Amino acid sequence: MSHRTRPVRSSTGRAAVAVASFAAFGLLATACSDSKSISGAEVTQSSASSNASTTSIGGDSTSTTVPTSSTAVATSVVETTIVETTAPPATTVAPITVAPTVAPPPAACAGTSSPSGGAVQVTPVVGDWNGDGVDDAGVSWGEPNGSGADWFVRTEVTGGESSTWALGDLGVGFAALLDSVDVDFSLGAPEGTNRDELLAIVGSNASGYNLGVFGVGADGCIFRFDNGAGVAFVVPVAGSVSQVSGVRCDGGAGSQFLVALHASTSDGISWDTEDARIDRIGGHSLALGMVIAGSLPAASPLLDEYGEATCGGHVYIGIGGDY
Ligand SMILES: [Ca+2]
Ligand SMILES: [Ca+2]
Repeated sequence: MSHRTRPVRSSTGRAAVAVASFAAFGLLATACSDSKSISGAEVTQSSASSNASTTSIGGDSTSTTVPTSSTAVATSVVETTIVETTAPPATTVAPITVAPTVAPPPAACAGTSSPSGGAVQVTPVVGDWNGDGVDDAGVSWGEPNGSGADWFVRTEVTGGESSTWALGDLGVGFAALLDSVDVDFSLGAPEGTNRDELLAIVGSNASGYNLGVFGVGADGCIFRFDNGAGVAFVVPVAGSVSQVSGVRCDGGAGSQFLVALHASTSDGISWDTEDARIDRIGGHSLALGMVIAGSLPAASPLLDEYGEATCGGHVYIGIGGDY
């Protein structure tokens, strides 16, 4: 704590004070009527009074009042002490404890079921679902439900997540993994982004099969490709008298993809063909892209492929195939 004292103002009226009488001073002091206060220093100025004298001449007495200009300045300097404001004592505030933010554990994959002891048509495949160069496992199967079966596709990433996609009861149809494929392989793609996908039968009927494509996302969980409009992407492999549909793998050293095939005839002699490249149009979507149209005579052996599912010379569905 410190103190500060204001300097004393000097009075300009000291000489006048010297000539003022004590009586006048007392009078003036009481007659003071004009006062000013300046910055805490109280300065009082008093003025205007008179000295009275009496002159006696020849018995006559004349009283003359001689005005006296006297200014008495009484300066009262009040020592002003400024006390520094003292900060209020610190208030003790109980510390607020904030619980550290803990990142929630990664969401577990939605489905995790695996084949039970009573599972049917258990079909395993191998592929690299997460693109790390290490083989991972895949399996499809059915669980008898009394009237039929509920069907599942499961991926098991080595050292990672295992997850299951439920297809439900497929009626007269069934589900079966065909193989690992690659719908979007690109040479030179960032490491870990070239991942294998899974091609599977996801339904069947009297005219053939419906194939679905599955993949494993960055979260390690299985997903089924849709058509970009929220509907599951399906490639039919089927045939009738006038039209056939199939799918095959295609691509060179720098790319791999699937091609949807379709051929139809109006006369049974000449067939119009369409090869439609299947493009990955989003994270979980596939769609038919560029179409190459052609024509084949009914006797051409090339026409057989349009009603099959093949990849690299292996026939999954078709003449001499697995199904
Ligand atoms: Ca892997
Ligand atoms: Ca891929």
